[in-house]
Amino acid sequence: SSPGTRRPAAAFPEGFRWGTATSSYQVEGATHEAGRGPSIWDTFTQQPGRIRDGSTGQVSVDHFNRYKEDVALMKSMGTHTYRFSIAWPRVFPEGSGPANPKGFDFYDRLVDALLAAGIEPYATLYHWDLPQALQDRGGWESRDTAEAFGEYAALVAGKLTDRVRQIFTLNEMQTFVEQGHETGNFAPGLKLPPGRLNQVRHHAALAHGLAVQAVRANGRRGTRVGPAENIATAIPAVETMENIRAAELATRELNAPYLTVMMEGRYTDAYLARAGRDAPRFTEQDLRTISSKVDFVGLNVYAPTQYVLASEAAPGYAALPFPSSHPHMASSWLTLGPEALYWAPRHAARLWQVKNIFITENGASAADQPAPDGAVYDVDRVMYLRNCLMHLQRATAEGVPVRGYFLWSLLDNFEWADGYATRFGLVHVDYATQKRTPKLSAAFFREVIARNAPA
Ligand code: PNW
Repeated sequence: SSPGTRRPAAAFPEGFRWGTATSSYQVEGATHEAGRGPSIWDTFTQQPGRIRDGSTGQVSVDHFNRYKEDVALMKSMGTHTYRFSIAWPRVFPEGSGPANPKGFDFYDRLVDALLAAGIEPYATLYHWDLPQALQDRGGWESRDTAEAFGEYAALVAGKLTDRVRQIFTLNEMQTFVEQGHETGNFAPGLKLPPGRLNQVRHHAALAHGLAVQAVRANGRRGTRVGPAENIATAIPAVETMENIRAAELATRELNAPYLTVMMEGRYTDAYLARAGRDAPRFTEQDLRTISSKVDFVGLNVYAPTQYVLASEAAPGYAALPFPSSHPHMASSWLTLGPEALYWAPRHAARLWQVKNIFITENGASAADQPAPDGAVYDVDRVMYLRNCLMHLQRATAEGVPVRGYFLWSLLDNFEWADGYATRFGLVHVDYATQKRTPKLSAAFFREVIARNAPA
């Protein structure tokens, strides 16, 4: 046959699972319907100056009412899976205490629609919409919030695991801890000093462990559970054995209070030394809870955290500064480094012997200007995705156990502090009319799935 016409050599393993991802506050809207209580994002978006375009998630893309159309969009792309999150304040309007009898109605309908379309649901328990009532009682600074999360996880497991067999605990602890409690850019908008910040980190990790245990105790047998964490990824600037080892060490330290403590059951010596008097207060039992055995690890991977070289001096690696000309996507934090999709799962597999990895998020903000014909030719997003997928394929070809990939996001949606000004969707949403229009990247993704290769 002529060059380039044969089956792609660079295919993903058979059975690789392709899907898209969203989160409750970013897509649902309907924030006052069916007994939902307020979340910290309802409060935060009401405060002047917090959101770039002054918007809120009150209506967003109305996924709460338009989920059937959205499931049909997934089906038209050929996706196998859908990752969504459950809004804690729909289930517990007051954070704890009496559950809302209508709290699961929407998720029941959504899950049934997904299953009818042959799409497997993956549910995230916490994607940042903490019940405001819990914030009023101290939020993540309080250990009670971690305990309440365990109770909420138990109820979700009891209600949904007859149909939802895969559960992610918390989405991106690192982001909600640091953006919400250190820089103040995200809800609840706090700027805590280091000691209190480390205690927030510890409670988030503890909440993860309590939720793993609650899902095991209350979920149907065979339910699988794990985190969905944005692993900070160090990349060997030049691929030598020494630099690879340096990048692994750097990755372990970068994630010390997040994935590393979840996987190893201890805080690294360097983390505790760095924290000094500001180290979190914890018990040995806490560490055992935090490191409860998981069935898989979800990694959200968008951008490289740092490029490193090996170094003779302790700690054995040196981070290089990002050159000022380093390119990025529409969001300035979204620096291009598609090789992160290779190194992040490889590091996780080698550092912690993880046997099942999902990429729980990858995607890009792009210009997304509709053309005169109304279509969105997001060649920039396609370029980003194609490169990421080529590096992810390399990981699977070398035996790194990546089982599936969720693209962020199905639809344009409420992009946190950027409001609706930044778009991440495969499907364009006209916010005035709620009209959905698949972009060029949706056609690209359909082709990737059909070929099971980075098309
Ligand atoms: C993730 N950063 O957030 C979240 O899980 C999604 O809800 C969000 O919409 C998506 O990525 C796109 O932003 C991140 O600054 C936010 O490095 C910020 C960063 C990373 C991830």
